[in-house]
Amino acid sequence: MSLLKKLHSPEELKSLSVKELEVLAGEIREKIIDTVSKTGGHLASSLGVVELSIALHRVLNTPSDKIVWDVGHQAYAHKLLTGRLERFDTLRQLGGISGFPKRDESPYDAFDVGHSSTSISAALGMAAARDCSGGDEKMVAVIGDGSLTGGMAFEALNQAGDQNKNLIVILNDNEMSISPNVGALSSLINRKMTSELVVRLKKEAENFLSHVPRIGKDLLKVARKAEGSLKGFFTPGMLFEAFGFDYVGPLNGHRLETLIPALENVTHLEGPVLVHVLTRKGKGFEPAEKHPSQFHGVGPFDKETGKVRASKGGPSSFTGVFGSTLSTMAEKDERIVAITAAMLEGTGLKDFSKRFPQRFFDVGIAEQHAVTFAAGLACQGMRPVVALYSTFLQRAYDNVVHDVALQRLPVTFAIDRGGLVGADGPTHHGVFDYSYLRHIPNMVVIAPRDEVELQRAMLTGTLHDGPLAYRYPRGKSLGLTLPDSVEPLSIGKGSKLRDGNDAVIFALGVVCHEALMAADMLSGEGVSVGVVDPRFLKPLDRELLVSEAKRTGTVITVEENVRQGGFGSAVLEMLADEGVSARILRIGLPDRFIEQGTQQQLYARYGLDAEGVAASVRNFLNGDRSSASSVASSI
Ligand SMILES: Cc1ncc(C[n+]2csc(CCOP(=O)(O)OP(=O)(O)O)c2C)c(N)n1
Repeated sequence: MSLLKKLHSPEELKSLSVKELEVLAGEIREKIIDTVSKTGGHLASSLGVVELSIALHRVLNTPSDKIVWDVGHQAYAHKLLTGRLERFDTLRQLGGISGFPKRDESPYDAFDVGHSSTSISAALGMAAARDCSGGDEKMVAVIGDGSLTGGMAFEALNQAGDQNKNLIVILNDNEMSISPNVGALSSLINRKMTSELVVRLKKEAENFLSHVPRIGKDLLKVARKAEGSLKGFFTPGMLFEAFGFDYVGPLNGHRLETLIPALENVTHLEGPVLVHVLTRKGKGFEPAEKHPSQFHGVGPFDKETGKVRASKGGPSSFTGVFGSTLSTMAEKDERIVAITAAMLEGTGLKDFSKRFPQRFFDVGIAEQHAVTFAAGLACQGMRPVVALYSTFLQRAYDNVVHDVALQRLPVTFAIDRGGLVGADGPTHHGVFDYSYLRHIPNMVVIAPRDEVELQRAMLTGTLHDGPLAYRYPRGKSLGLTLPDSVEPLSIGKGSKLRDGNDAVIFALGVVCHEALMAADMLSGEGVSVGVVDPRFLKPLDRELLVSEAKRTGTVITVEENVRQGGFGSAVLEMLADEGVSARILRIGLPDRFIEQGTQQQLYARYGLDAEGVAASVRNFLNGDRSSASSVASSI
């Protein structure tokens, strides 16, 4: 029987030899590769920390000692070591185990996570709680070099150094975020750059000193004497020591023989300690080592060849249409600049970054900064397009309010992954953006129903003299032929797509097509339902929506957002303000976090596909008001 199968708890790691632990690491890698080749998932990050996960569980006493994984996408080995081997095949599937740590799933998962740069704050909070109650548990944050580019990590380091609490931060340095890591900091902590940087700085300093009149040569002598300390000065340790941390490392993150005793020693140190561990992303699976970005988050693949099983052809994704359209627009408008927060590929900006390197900015995992940086660009006459996933824009809410909208700056927000995203689950669904954008003064918010409308929204954004957001989903577009020339939208104007007398559906975004199909189904049953694409969440097309509501007296709103404060709420408020009394049903997501599953499974489960919309409308017209919410509450 394999060692992995025999392992019942991480406690048992303590009795295994280093040789046996190495064998176990191989088995874990095999299991991860085999499973992820079928389920898809965050392969490269997890493969990189197999030994680190073993070493941590060997040295610590989990679950009373806490390991807080940053982002949590690298925790597959941790899951396998902590009793989830049996269920591992259900990874990221409906009803299965999560791709991220989840407190509900296991006592070994210390903190729910999915967004980056939170681990040091959370572990420090745990350390503070321990000290309040007089415990002695070890609190360990494991953070990647990419996640360390998020400002929150530094807010936490700043407090941790000051509080001098016993806290271990492991910096898992693989030189990669999803793409190669960016920023001055990454050069500082990066091992190769460190020595190059020292040599360059030294040369520059010598050159400068030798040219200082009269005393330059003497200064140079002094500087040469100080050379030894210069090397120590420009190391990663310097940064963390300045925050009040002890610095240990860099350590080879794949050599259990040295990693285990080093970590063992660290657990005896007092105060905050940063352990710098060097790992290789994708370790042990050649295709992932060679193409770590591609295998960061990957769909099912052939584990023999590493070939990703591409979904069979079909239209480009909304993301793809966004990326290519932005490049075309940028050719004509030199004011357009694009900003991503460490999601170069994910937001479809690779082509743009190559064609317009001067006008492309990857700011690292720093959504707040991305938005305020864009505000600065807009102040100086540029037309910044900030491309972020809906779920990550949540981080930058105040920046949107205070730095962009308040000053009515022409920043465009390209909000990708709006709606249900699938297997990444509750941390990643983009289902709050209608609610968190709609109430911000000066904001214009569009949800295009297809890729042609997306292009129109994009052009509208750069022509509009104020903040504007457009939100589009994960996945394929509809495969429409894109026109040669793009027409901007007129702000606040919706479009009536289908006439009907018994009721009207207002469907915002791509769900419009489900509404149209639902109307078709209902018409087969002799029910006449109209469909309107409001296009704009803000400003609403009052004239059109009010007249349709008055005409039919029965309104159904459909949105891929939580029902609280979303599009349906906006329609309710507007009709109340206008004194229109109509029967209204709001179809949308319920007031709870939505689980993982494929997008199709979730649309069906929450009544957002054509059948679901038709069923809700049918029930509503038959007098059952609770139909939309009952879909959700019955689950
Ligand atoms: C706030 C936030 N923005 C963006 C992301 C998307 N994201 C997930 S992992 C990742 C890169 C993390 O890099 P690193 O911490 O170095 O971990 P590695 O995968 O290299 O092990 C990014 C950008 C996220 N999870 N959270």
